[in-house]
Amino acid sequence: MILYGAALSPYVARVLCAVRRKGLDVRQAEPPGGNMKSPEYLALNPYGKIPTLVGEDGPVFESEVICEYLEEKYPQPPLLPADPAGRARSRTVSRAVDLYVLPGLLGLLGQLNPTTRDSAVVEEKLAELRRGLDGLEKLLKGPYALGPELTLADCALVPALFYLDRFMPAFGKFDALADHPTLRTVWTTLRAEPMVASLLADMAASLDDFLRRRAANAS
Ligand SMILES: N[C@@H](CCC(=O)N[C@@H](CS)C(=O)NCC(=O)O)C(=O)O
Repeated sequence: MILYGAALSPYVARVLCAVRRKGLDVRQAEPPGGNMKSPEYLALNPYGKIPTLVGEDGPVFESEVICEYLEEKYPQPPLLPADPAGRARSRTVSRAVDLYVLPGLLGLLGQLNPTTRDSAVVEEKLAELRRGLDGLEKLLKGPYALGPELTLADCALVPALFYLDRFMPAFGKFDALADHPTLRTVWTTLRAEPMVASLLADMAASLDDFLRRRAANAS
């Protein structure tokens, strides 16, 4: 299978978490045609976004859909709880990350530079993020998101917590999870997991490269 997209994207990273946990043979690649809006890539994913997974069943896109597809096609090791309530809880965490956490966090990407930032945007995004994190705090159990096993909920959380860790110091928040003890426990558990640690290292390398290139283009 081929996964189009780089680990810089939290949506790609979520899929990589599931792929690596399941030990699947997936090759990562840049979108064909050189970018996400090329005719070749739009033929695979009409929305022109990453990730897209292409295998024997054709293209599958939308990160959470890809994760669920992999879970159904390659059920071992399971990444969803066995019971319907647990599965619902995992999906709720993934959706909460998508709807209430990532938009705030990604909105801060363009505000990292204090000399060019718009303080109204920063305040709005930080408030949005805070509401998202408050909700997650109530949903999570620890030590992993839903208890003793890593699930797709954790795969959704890993990239969000990575970006939280990287971005918040730029806004004077050096302990972004100070008021979220369960989230902090989950983050500590995830970072200690070798597969996750290696994914986080890939994300860091990808983000550093992106920020370097952005700074070089700006100067
Ligand atoms: N809901 C999508 C979101 C994917 C997404 O927004 N990916 C970003 C990269 S982080 C992208 O492709 N942006 C390009 C664009 O929107 O044109 C998913 O879960 O896969």
